[in-house]
Amino acid sequence: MRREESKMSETRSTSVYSVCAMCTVRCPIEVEVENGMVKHLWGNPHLLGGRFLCPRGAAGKVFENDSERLQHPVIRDGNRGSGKWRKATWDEALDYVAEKLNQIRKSSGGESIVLGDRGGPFTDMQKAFIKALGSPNYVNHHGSCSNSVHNAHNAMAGHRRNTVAYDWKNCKYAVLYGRNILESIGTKEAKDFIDALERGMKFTHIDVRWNYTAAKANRFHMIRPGTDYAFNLALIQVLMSERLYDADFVERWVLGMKELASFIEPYTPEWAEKETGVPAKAIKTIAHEIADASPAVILNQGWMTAWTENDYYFRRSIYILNALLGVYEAKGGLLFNKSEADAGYKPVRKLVTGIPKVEKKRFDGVGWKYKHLSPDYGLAQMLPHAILNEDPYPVKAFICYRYDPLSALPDPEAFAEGLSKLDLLVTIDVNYSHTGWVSDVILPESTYLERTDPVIAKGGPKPALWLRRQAVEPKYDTKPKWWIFKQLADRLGIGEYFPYTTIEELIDWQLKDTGFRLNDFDQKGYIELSREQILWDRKDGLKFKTKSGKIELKSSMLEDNGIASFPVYENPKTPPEGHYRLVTGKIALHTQGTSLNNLYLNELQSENTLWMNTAEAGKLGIKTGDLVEVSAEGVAQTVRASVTDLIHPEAVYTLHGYGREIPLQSRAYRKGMRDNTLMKGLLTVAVGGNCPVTDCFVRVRKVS
Ligand SMILES: Nc1nc2c(c(=O)[nH]1)N[C@H]1C(S)=C(S)[C@@H](COP(=O)(O)OP(=O)(O)OC[C@H]3O[C@@H](n4cnc5c(=O)[nH]c(N)nc54)[C@H](O)[C@@H]3O)O[C@H]1N2
Ligand SMILES: Nc1nc2c(c(=O)[nH]1)N[C@H]1C(S)=C(S)[C@@H](COP(=O)(O)OP(=O)(O)OC[C@H]3O[C@@H](n4cnc5c(=O)[nH]c(N)nc54)[C@H](O)[C@@H]3O)O[C@H]1N2
Ligand code: SF4
Ligand SMILES: [Mo]
Repeated sequence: MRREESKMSETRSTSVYSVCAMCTVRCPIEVEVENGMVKHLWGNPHLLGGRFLCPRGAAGKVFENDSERLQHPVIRDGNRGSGKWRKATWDEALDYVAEKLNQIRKSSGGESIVLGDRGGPFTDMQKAFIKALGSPNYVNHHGSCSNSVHNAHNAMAGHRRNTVAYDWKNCKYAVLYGRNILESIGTKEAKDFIDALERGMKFTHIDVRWNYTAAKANRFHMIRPGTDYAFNLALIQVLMSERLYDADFVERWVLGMKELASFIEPYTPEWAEKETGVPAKAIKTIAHEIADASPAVILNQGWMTAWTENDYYFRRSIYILNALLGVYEAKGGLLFNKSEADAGYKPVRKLVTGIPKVEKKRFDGVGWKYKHLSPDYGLAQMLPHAILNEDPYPVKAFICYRYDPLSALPDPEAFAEGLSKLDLLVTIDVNYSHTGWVSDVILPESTYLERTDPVIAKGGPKPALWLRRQAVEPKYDTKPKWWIFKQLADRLGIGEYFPYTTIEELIDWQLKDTGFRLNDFDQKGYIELSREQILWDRKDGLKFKTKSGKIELKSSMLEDNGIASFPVYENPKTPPEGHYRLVTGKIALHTQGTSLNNLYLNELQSENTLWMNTAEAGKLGIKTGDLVEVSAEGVAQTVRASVTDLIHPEAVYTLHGYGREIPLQSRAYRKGMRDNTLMKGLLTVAVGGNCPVTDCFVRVRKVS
């Protein structure tokens, strides 16, 4: 923490290093505080190499002062979802929750309680809390974000998507598939990417529509929605048939080449052209370009990967390409994230490790029905099924921390029907969320600028410890997470697993074995564990956490569970006559639906529109600016049309998260269309554990 006092103006200025929470990229920040108020938010230059932030990060300042955020605990005072709330004291609200949880635990067992979370590095406390209650049921948002890519990499290489980092700085050539890296932002990554382009990196962008990332691409192909897998199969086919792969790397680290060779034979570029609409000649050229640039190549695995049924195999095909090109731990390729131990330190202690293992099986089938899927993410989309059918057992309570499944998952109507049968629904949030709105109790957390969170270990080629640190006093009657969970734990008789009374005590406990202390964060806001990148030896030091210790193209995890590593390609569903595939995404100005009510950001973009291909719109007599109705299975939304050549004719596109239905968020209330309401019947489990979010086919008609 830097302290400066300016005598001239008699203002008190402070600067605090912390971590942004306006989205879950969690950039390192510097908070400029004047007279106890946030004056400005900057990037932490020690980590970002500059003071830049994205627009949402900068708009954290008005969120702090927003009178439409949660201000005190509330207990439902009418039917669920009626919007009738009674203001409660913290004691009242916590007692209410603890009493209900105790009753439920006694009558139905700990496993009848599910905790839903956002996921990411700040999850130890939530995982500890649910485990200490005797429940295996931790789920996070990945069912409609990255489940398919995490689980695909895990089965093939024993790693998740985010246990490897991208070495953009040294990359020579990249392929991005619907990864809108310049709009769906992580500030550091977007900057590194732009720097790489300035340095001469080339890239191919594949998307079903144009976007700002496409604008910078050396090659852009507007692919038929859902057929990226076919495109990749053809790339693999060329690499294999022309032996363009890295034979040394493959020989040392890759198993299953024989099976791949016989599987891939029919998937020629000419075949893929018919499937994808990308010319065979272009596919061959791209195959040669990636081979020539390898291993300084990144075939980006994607981030929000919950598109279709075949996502899992598509994401696998990206990892197959990366393996064939030998990019792992190569300069300009994919670098493994390293831990505290890799840098020679003892790890930061975790609450969850001290709690006895829970032997019960999970409500969502992960670990017993779906053995190839990870319990670290789970299947939140299975919650309504479990509640309504008591399958595999009764689920009675849902604790929802920093997660809004009614905004994030398809078919909120079906999800809410499940939630309505719960004995207890608690939301811990900083805003009114759609899930909060139908809850029994909402516990308001202090904002990221008003609280200190437990220390996190930030893996990377240069591992470090990070701290989100309080910069200002809470403006309203809100509390930090560490306090809320501790209070609940004490009331539930599991307080022993939360060995602290203050956040400083908790951080001391966390850091005990590392040799560091809280004030080691003062100088730069983080603790560097290694000055240089730690790189493993590509010959003998790579750590693939599979049974064989190698990359398994033919995956033992899949085969052991009766799942094919190389199933025959299936054509994705084509929209029925008169229908379009509804595709969604993000812009640089907003975080999902969460920031739509932010005073600044709302002013910049308060509504979404429906992108529609010019020829298709012409058939329906639709012009830009017309009000159109978008409908599916009895649900309809209205929105303005944006007619453009820059989208594939099979698709229509809109920004995710709009059309919020929370009256107390007056700026965002019912502005634009709410995309997920149209995604009827998609609370399902595709083979990668994702919902097939874009397997949603809608009709469009002009209203006025
Ligand atoms: N149709 C469609 N669906 C999608 C997507 C899409 O593009 N289209 N995108 C998907 C993706 S990529 C994701 S990651 C998910 C995201 O889905 P979610 O994880 O549900 O979304 P978030 O916007 O991160 O916010 C979740 C909640 O966290 C709250 N929150 C924010 N900060 C804090 C905090 O400091 N403390 C607490 N307690 N709460 C906080 C917010 O107010 C919000 O209610 O949605 C997915 N769903
Ligand atoms: N500004 C901003 N930045 C964010 C976030 C945010 O909410 N706002 N959220 C963060 C989170 S949680 C995530 S997961 C990432 C998401 O980062 P991205 O994965 O880049 O996210 P989306 O914006 O969902 O991008 C979806 C893109 O995929 C395209 N697409 C859809 N279907 C297909 C298909 O079949 N084939 C191809 N090739 N393309 C297709 C869409 O047209 C769209 O351009 O962004 C992170 N950064
Ligand atoms: S990308 Fe923007 S909103 Fe997200 S953490 Fe970074 S600065 Fe904050
Ligand atoms: Mo995401």
